[in-house]
Amino acid sequence: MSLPRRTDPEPVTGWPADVAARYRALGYWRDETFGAFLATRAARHAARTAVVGRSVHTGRWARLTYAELERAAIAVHARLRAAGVRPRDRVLLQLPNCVEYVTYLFGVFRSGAWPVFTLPGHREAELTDFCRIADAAAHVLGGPGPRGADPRATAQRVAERLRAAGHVPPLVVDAGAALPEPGTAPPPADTGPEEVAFLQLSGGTTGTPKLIPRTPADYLYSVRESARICGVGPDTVMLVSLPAAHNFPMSSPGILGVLHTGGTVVLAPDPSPPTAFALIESERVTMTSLVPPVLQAWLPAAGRTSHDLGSLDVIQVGGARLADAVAARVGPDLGARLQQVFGMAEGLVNYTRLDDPDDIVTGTQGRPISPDDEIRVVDGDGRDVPPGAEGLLLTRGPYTIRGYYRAGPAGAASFTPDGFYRTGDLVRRLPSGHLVVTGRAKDQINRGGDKIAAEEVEGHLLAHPRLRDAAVVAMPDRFLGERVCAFVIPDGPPAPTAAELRRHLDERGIAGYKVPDRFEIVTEFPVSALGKTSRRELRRALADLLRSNTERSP
Ligand code: OOB
Repeated sequence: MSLPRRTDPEPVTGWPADVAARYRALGYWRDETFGAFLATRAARHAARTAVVGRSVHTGRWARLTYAELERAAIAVHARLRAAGVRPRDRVLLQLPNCVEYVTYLFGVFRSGAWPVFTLPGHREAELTDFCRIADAAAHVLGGPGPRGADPRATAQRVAERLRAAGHVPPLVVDAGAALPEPGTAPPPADTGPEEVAFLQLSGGTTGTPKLIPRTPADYLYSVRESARICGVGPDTVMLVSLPAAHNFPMSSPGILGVLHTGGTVVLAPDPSPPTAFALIESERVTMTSLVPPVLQAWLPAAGRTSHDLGSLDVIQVGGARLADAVAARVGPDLGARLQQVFGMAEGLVNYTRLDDPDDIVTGTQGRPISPDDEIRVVDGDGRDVPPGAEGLLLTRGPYTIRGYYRAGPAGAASFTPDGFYRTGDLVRRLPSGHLVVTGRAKDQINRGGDKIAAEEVEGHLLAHPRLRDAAVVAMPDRFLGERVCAFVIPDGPPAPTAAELRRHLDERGIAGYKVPDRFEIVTEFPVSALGKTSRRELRRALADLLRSNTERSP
């Protein structure tokens, strides 16, 4: 089988040469590539258990040693090569948490192609965008998707959409199929340490998703330091129950940090207490990474479970703001140490340190990994605010990107002219350097760690023939932190019902977590001084509405 030739990747805005030279001289950036990363660990820890998880090939639980993981990655590389995948081709990686996630990740790396880290919940709307932006050569899928969705049927719809728009669809690679024994192992074809090696996904704020180009040099620096800061070593057994593709369980220190040190990664199909607690007991799990709503489900369940959670030493929580009061319950209720993690797929990651005092661990979101992470807290005009005051967080450093992949002017607007990434987060910085996340000034909804760009959902709503306008805002929620609320203006009566709008979004093929939890039909939107729809006023109107609903309910 031969693949149609793909375009070469487009150049990305990288670090200025003098800055790169400095990061190299400081030893942050090294020569290691992802192909070499696994080969070295397989040589060093051959017989140790690298990965435990369900297999989408056998349907059973599997345990792979480092040597077996390396052999499987070579077989994946051989398979991709035979299918015509070449170095620097882009390959969508869309798998549930299963052992194949890791074998295909390293197989793609070894082939020199760039994995594109899609989530299992992404459907044809997102996948078509990723394929178009990245000009994807292949799409690795397998297992059932969320709510029993068939990823092959989704891939079919992606292919139809791409063909209709004049694009060549990617080759579908089913990770559930048996891997051929490679006759002779193809030599590793991975690219240079400072070349882009994969595309991570941005939470996004715009109508189209943004792809984040990362290099082995920058990413592995953050992985090594994360492993050190978090005390990860050969005895670490990490439970990964968030989607593996996410930057947090992938690299903070995550799957890569554990494999870096010779530890064991246990992949859970879901983060529910029954699944996770059984695995903690059976695998003697020492560490895990959670988003706040999952922690909130674990806390009461821990008191009722008959499973022994005694091996659990560190629970990392991040991806969304953890309430201080919930943070304080981790030690007493779960018998483990809490570590807060405030990070972003674009780069910067902050950790509370394991020896930080309790008030810092429960009341802050940590401090940066690197002494060379530059932090600025600024006002709306870009001027530094006084120490300790709230402001917008800007950052640049040895593992924070300087530009998105093929994102045009909308992408460039996320960076200052001197290369700081505008996180869109509101923070306060303590004299110790720890950051407290106080809010957000970007049009994004953080639904329990899942990021939703308001503009993207609005675009899909506006495609409804009977809507004149749509505005999507965050709605406070006790459990998820935030949910999605859509205000819509119908194009005359009768207004479409919420059920109709949900069906419309389902037909557009967007991920389930982006579908608004609530619809409000209105006749007009409040406008800002500049005449633009004011999401801030809408959030305020929604808060009033929710308050009066609660007051009215018995
Ligand atoms: C992580 O990465 P992303 O790219 O999904 O989302 C980044 C955004 C941040 O800009 C911030 O708005 C929010 O998620 N966030 C938090 C947070 N951690 C992330 N907001 C408040 N408190 C926290 N602890 O979410 C991510 C990447 C690497 C490690 C951890 C999380």
